[in-house]
Formats: sequence, structure tokens, C-alpha cells
Amino acid sequence: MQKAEILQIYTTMLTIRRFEERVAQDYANHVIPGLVHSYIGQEAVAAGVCANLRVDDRIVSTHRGHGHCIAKGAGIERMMAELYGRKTGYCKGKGGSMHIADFGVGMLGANGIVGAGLPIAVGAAMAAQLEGGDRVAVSFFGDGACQEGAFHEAVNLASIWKLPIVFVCENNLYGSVTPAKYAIPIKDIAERARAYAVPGVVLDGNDVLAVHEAAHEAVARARAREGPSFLECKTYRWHAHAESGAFADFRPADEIAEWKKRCPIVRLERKLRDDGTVTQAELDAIDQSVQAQIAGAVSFAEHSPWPEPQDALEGVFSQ
Ligand SMILES: Cc1ncc(C[n+]2csc(CCOP(=O)(O)OP(=O)(O)O)c2C)c(N)n1
Ligand SMILES: [Mg+2]
Repeated sequence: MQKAEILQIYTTMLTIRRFEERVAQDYANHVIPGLVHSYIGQEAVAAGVCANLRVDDRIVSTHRGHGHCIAKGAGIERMMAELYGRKTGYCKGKGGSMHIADFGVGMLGANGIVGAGLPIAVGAAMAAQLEGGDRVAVSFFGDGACQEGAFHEAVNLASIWKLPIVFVCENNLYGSVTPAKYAIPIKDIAERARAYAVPGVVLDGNDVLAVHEAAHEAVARARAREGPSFLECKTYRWHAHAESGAFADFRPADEIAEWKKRCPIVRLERKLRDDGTVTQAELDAIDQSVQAQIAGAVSFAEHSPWPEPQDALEGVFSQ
């Protein structure tokens, strides 16, 4: 991979990290209302997969969607404004974290209903197949979503119709407070894909280069109209299920500490420094530029107007 491409992936991961750090801080300070699920710890999955996508490819996300939005090219100003509840946000400040979408960059939406994104992504893949060309769709979802009926229907349909889709399971070992070990009777969820004749690969989801390589193959397969693929990325979220404090974190402290040592960003930094690809000064400069962009997004949100009371019933699906 060219240096510029690796640094682009690195910058995406760091943008997600800094964005989420700021969001967590603003949430704790009651600046951000609603419910927010942090993507910190899982950055390698969104960044590694989306680096293989074009702007006209489509992705469907989850309740933990900020990383997917950023990696697919959504604007962090409008994202931050949405989280702040401002009129300039993606949903005019009325949707919040779990409704962010940007069709212009092929981001078909976060989704507050666990498992509901998979059939939407299958629909996007079907549309891509019907229109000809080589567009693809990617479905991001968690281990918890794999316990929903929609998961099985989606993977099966994609398989029998050979749809151009990549299923990306982010197995972060928990669905809210339920350990995957309790809820799932098999070690690797990828086994389920194989039951539907979809090739399933198990990956270290904190190794962005491994994720990128596997996604590269899966996306190429979809572009060549050879059918769906399934990537199970083993990873970990650093924060509790959601920022609200309503979800106590029952996970063992030593487990959290162990996974923090496998930070996907630090791992890539170390590799790039060790093999002489970058200097620490280059990495510092990227961080400074990312931090400036986050500050810009916050300033945009802070200086944006609130929605008008008379618009309260516009753009909503129930009244
Ligand atoms: C259909 C449905 N059931 C339950 C919930 C409540 N809920 C929100 S997130 C979540 C856990 C999802 O776990 P997973 O798919 O592994 O994603 P993660 O939160 O780990 O990223 C649950 C049960 C929901 N939003 N939708
Ligand atoms: Mg999970």
C-alpha cells in the first residue's frame, strides 16, 4: 500500500477517535442530549473497510454509527451539529446520533433498531445489481444483531441472489450488557455465514491493515458480481454501552485494560514508525490537523441556531 493511502486510513481512525473523545466529553457536560454510543476502540473496522469503497458505494450502519459516517465521508460539522441538536445538523437537530445519514456519500443511515440495517443493505445491494455497473453495498452490524431474525433472512437472501454485498460483523464481545459468550453458542459468528454458503472470514478487528486486506478481497468479489462475503472482526469498545451512565459497565476491568493495550491506532502508529514509513513529527502534525478540524466542527455546532418551534412537526415520521 502506498504511504498516502496508509496515512489516509490512519487519519480516518484518528478523526473518529478525536470526534468520539469530544462527544463523550460534551455528553458528560450535558451539552449533547439523547443517547450516544461511542465507537472508540473499533476504529480499524470502519476505516479499514471504507478505504476500499467509492463514494457511490453504499453502507448501512448501526446505533454505534459515528465511525462509519466519518469513514464514508460524512461531514463532521453537520454530524456534530446534529448531536448538539442544531438546525444545521444532518436531521435538522431532530434525529440525533442514531438517525444520521448522508445519501450524498452513500451513507444510508445509522439505525436504532438492532439488526434492522442488514435488510436495508441487502436492498441497496439488490438495487446495485439491477442497475448494472459495479457498485457494492456494505452492512455493518454487531454481534448482538446476529441474534435477530433479520440477520438470517438478509444473509440468506444475499446468498441465493448473489448480491454484491459485504457483511461486516463487529464482534465486540457484548450486546449491551450481555456477553456474546452467553448469547451465542459458537465461537465464531462467521460460521453462520458459511451455513448460508457465504464465505466467512474471522479477523483481528484491531489490525486495520488486516481488515483493509480482507475487505479489499470481499469488495472485489462483490464488484465482480461473484456474490456476498462475510467478515467477522473481533474487536472491543472501550466505553460502556452508551454514554448516558444508565448502562453500568459490568465488563471485567482487566479485560478492558487488556483490549486497550491492543489499541488499533497505537498499533498502526508503532508499525509505521518501526518500518520507517513515518516520523513521530508527521504523526503529530496529522493529530494537530485532526484536532483543529474537530474544534472547527464544535464551533460550527455551537454557533448554529436551534430548530424553530414551529418546525417541530416537519420532517418527522410520526406526530
Ligand atoms: C430490536 C432491538 N432490540 C433491542 C434493542 C436495545 N439495544 C440497543 S443496542 C443493543 C445491543 C446491540 O449489540 P450489538 O449488535 O452487539 O452492537 P454493539 O452495541 O455491541 O455495538 C440492544 C440490545 C434495540 N435497539 N433494538
Ligand atoms: Mg456487540
